[in-house]
Amino acid sequence: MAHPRTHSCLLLVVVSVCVQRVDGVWPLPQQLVQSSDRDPLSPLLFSFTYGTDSAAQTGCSVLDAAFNRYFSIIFPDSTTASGNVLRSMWAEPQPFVVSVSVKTSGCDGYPDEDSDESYTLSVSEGQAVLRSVTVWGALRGLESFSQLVYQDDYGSYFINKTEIVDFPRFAFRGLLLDTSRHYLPLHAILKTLDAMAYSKLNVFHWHIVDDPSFPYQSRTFPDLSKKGSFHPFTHIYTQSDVMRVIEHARMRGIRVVPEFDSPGHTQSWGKGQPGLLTPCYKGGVPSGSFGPVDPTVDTTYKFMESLLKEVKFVFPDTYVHLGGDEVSFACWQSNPNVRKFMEKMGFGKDFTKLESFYMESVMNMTAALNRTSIVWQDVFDYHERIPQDTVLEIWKGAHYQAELSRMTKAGHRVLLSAPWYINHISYGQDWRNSYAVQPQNFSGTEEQKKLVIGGEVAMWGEYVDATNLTPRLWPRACAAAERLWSNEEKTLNADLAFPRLEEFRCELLRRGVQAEPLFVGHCKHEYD
Ligand code: CP6
Repeated sequence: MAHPRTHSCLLLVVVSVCVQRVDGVWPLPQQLVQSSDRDPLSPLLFSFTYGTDSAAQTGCSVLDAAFNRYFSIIFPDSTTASGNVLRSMWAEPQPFVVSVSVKTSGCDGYPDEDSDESYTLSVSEGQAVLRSVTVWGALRGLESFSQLVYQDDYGSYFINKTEIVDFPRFAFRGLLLDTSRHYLPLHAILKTLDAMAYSKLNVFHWHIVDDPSFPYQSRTFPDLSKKGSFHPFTHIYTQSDVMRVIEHARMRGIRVVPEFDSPGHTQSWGKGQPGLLTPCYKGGVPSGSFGPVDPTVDTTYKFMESLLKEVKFVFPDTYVHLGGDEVSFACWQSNPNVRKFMEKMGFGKDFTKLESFYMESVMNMTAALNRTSIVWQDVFDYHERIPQDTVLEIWKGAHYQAELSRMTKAGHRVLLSAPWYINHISYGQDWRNSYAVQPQNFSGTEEQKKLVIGGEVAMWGEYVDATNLTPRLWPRACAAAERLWSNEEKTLNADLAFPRLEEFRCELLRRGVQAEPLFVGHCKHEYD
């Protein structure tokens, strides 16, 4: 399996096998027809161009940059001319042009939930024609094209005749990174965005702050990172860092959805924003420790409103993740002011009502800012009023099918993350578990199934920093990426996917992503 692209069949009896051993594309396109006819390629005679009928032309930021990126990905050695002359003697390459045509321009915008990512790709002699509705679809097509190119044992480049019709099964294909438990340097985030694009993942869920640290440098509340980060200069994301992440993502058709998780998971917020958190009591007096955000005072809501206004200004995506998970009620319960407030509001002893009251208020603020909220499943489990357009995210492992049923029955759009908590590791090929997940296998109507808008791979940061992020993520996240992109019927068998995933993992290595091995074997490029 180490050389899946080798076409040197020595015996006629294996010819049928060779013909089937066409080049892998990960995630698998919706329709892919390949022939064993192949065309040699040479970096010297290769070019990307805009089709004459394309709405985007030279000057389109997204595609100009993508042409350059994919040229370097396909021909990594092209900067050193050595070898090309010799190789061309073997392969006699002809000019090859990839013509890209998009229906609508929009090179300066951001991808969103309605972005059309479909494309068609036709590779024939001397040319490839890539057509899409949007530049985001063209990016997906360029990625597939780059995965079709391969080198033989002498280093010559080839591409087989291929016809692809492709589009995503789910619009929301996310990856969560947690930059609070450990600070991830900018380069680690940018590199992860690169690898996301290789797998056609399209949403970076940035769990940017949490209990341990607040690395986001707020324009409105600079004390939050000054006092709440691990280090006020080196372990923060400045406004310019955040802009770089958003632009790097945009160039790859990736949305950036920030999470400002409250009222729980906010210990670090308290350091730079005195009065925000609930003082906990012990024996009738403040104990000196703090609990969740204090939902009983006006100043809390004023603060959240300013913070969310800033978030809207800084992050262009129409979605904001508001968290709402794992709120511990012990501190609220200990505080006499909170208890008085509960009484006044008629909540009795039910603290879930208090959390719901708080969440409803921040969800309404978000709606007033014209943004769509995502919240963790806890908020739904407390069954209070949730604005209908709020997206619910399932993270608890047990009974997620039943949860999908209930949430979609209530008419909510849902994201599935529970089976893709790949911060968990174990011995063996656990990608097969991720691959086996069927997000629409739950009891419900067709209408309910349509409310599953996608899912997310989660890489929580308690045991992960820049030293182990990449091999823990890749290629394990690829299993979910294929589940979320590809046709269900054509990707039922993990054993059939295995050689293609092995090949894709080798391709990740070739592209400089230190993806871990799936099993015994070797790659051509592993020592690069
Ligand atoms: N942090 C926050 C976390 C987790 C959640 N929220 C979490 C819980 C269980 C596991 C992994 C992560 N670390 N803010 C739950 C959404 Cl296994």
